[in-house]
Amino acid sequence: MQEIDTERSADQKFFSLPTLKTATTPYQAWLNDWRAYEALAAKSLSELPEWSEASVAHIIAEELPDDSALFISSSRPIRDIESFALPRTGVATYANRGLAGIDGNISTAMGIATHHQKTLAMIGDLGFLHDVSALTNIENVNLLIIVIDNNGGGIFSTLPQRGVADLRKYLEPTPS
Ligand SMILES: Cc1ncc(C[n+]2csc(CCOP(=O)(O)OP(=O)(O)O)c2C)c(N)n1
Repeated sequence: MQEIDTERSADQKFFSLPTLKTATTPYQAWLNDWRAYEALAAKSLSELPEWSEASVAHIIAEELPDDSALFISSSRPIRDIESFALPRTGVATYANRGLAGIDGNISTAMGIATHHQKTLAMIGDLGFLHDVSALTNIENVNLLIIVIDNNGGGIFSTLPQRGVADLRKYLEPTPS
């Protein structure tokens, strides 16, 4: 089984699925814990800084009208939605994933928008630039693109290599 621990901080690693002992689990205690943690999470979400990547994700997810579509790019936007959006229904959610997660994001969003009345795309700044030429193909669709400007490739400042000297040098355009 694949080992994934990007922060290299796990105390214990498991390489097979644990056996579920549902019959002996004290269900009510587990449920109480769940509710307590849910309340804690809700409190944190209600105290997000007014203007931040986290609050943008939270507000987008909350304010989207029912029957709209949401396209979310890699890598921070999808993580921000996962972390800071509250569960809801009524929105068709899409994302690309795989080896080339940041290419074709505008194109994907435009394709999705052809099948929905209203589509919002939340795209990282690098991902947006990567596919900016797609805007020349814009069709008559109702698509709002929100570009998250975190100095390009902000995800890399949250991964283990964030401490590497000159990291930003390789993310920023070379002056001509
Ligand atoms: C075509 C392609 N090239 C490179 C990558 C590696 N990659 C993953 S996330 C990322 C940075 C994305 O930057 P940005 O769009 O600014 O979003 P954020 O850093 O906020 O997640 C890169 C280059 C990829 N997934 N796909």
